[in-house]
Amino acid sequence: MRIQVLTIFPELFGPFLATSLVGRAIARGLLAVEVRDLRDFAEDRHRSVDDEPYGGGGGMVMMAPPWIRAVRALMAAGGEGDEGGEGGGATAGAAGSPGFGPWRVLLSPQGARLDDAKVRELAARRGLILLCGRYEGIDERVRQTVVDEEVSIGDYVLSGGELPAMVLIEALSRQVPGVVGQAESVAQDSFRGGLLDHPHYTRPPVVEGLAVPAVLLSGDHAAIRRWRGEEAVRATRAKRPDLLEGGVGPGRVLDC
Ligand code: 4GX
Repeated sequence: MRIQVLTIFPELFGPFLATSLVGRAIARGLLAVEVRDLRDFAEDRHRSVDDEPYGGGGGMVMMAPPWIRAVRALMAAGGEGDEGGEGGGATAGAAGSPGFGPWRVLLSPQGARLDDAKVRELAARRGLILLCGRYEGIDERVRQTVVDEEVSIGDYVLSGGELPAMVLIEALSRQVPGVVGQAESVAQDSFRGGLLDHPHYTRPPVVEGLAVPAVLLSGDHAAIRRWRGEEAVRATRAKRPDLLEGGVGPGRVLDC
């Protein structure tokens, strides 16, 4: 999977992309992430990307032309990230024509909330362009011309789309085949549907007077499996009863 990021703070991504699972996925060629400075697509010698809002009011608004130029340039340099558009209606056509090229996602509090289903859906695409805005917002015509979808990571206000983009990249990377190891992905995809994870323990056996549940030391693997299933349901009922509403069917444990 190929992900291109547009931001005025590319330096925020350095250590994130070099570390842990994401870093390893990139080093192994399973994931390609390219971070581009939006200012490289500005039209003046000051490399301006923001201006005062029409109609007045406080704050600054990101101008449309740098975004439009940037996204079109990344689409033209598409290569491997190109794919058909929504519904797979791929037709021969120049990069930049509608429905062709990487899927373009604007991180914003006005987007649909990111969840496991959305992560899987986006992970199925070959190429993504992530647009990270700053300031009070972005000229509406950016949405109208070069954005396929808006995604939010939650109902709170951040100062920019960079952290949401990193959240999305980390979640996406876990869905790329080969990134998460066999043992972990078995735990992640077990048949206890849509439940929170069971509690975990490691050495030492007693911490602050709290002992590890005896069943985990019993060596009885069927009993351990049963206990973990019961604890997953218990944790879900206590912390996230909304997840139980659809009933417990085949699906996935939410690994948290
Ligand atoms: N989940 N923000 C983006 C600037 C902005 C505003 C409008 C585009 C359109 C956020 C979130 C979030 C703050 C990131 C405003 N860019 N993004 N930024 N929550 O709060 O995704």
